Amino acid sequence: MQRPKATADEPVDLSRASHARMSVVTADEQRPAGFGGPSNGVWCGDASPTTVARLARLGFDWVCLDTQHGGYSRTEIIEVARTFPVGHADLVVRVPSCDFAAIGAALDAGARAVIVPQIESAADAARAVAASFYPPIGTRSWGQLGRMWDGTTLTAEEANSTTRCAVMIESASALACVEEIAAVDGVDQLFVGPYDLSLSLGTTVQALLDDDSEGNPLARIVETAAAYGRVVGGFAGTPDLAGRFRERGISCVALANDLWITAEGARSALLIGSSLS
Ligand code: 3PY
Ligand code: MG
Repeated sequence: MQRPKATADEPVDLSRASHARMSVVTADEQRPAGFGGPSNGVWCGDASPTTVARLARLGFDWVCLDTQHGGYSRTEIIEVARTFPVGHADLVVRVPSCDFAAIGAALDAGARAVIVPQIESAADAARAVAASFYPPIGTRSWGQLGRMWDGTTLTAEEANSTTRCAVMIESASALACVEEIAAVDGVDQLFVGPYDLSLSLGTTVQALLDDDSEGNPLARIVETAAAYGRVVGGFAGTPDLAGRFRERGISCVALANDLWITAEGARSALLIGSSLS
């Protein structure tokens, strides 16, 4: 089965999706780009379901719940999905590992995309794809939860054509076989984890971003993504770092995280407060 694909430069076309969340978006409304080509996401590790829903309404293209390093249980993923606003950002889940059950649980709850960490090989990427898509593409198990809250159940074909599977490139071994990972059918996006990648390469995030030597790691990932028609994304966490990512050709970025947003909001309020008479 051929799935419509997002390419590196082309935002995901939400109009083709029959997902209930998208069906209420009218042509006149400003549509967020979604989790695809050039887009600004927000990464949540701690925000409550109501705060996640507020962030989703504030103009981000996608909201990622981090269930690898963040504090979300399966029940909280379901609560976030149940209260996620219709027609705004895409809900994305970074799963804890390349695990069939965790990937299925995130998608069953209603995530549009999964970000799968610690992908080390083409075989890992194939496992991530298999868990993300129903047959004939993969082996995802049937059991969507939307009906629990009067949401829509997608047909297998609808789900397969609207779900996105991003695999994280965040180790020296993943980098060494990034071409084979990108070649796996069903991989939509190579998503850079700059912290683990720089730890694994024995460098720093800044040095990784500054490296413009021949065949440098970020260029290799970006060029590989382009060669295979995959989107390339990455975790920045702050707008400053996001700017550096964009300069390097990484288009689908986590622009900020919930902790940074809270800290910056507090800092600005206190700065203004300290100048009041
Ligand atoms: C990394 O930078 O390694 C990440 O996984 C970002 O959360
Ligand atoms: Mg990581």
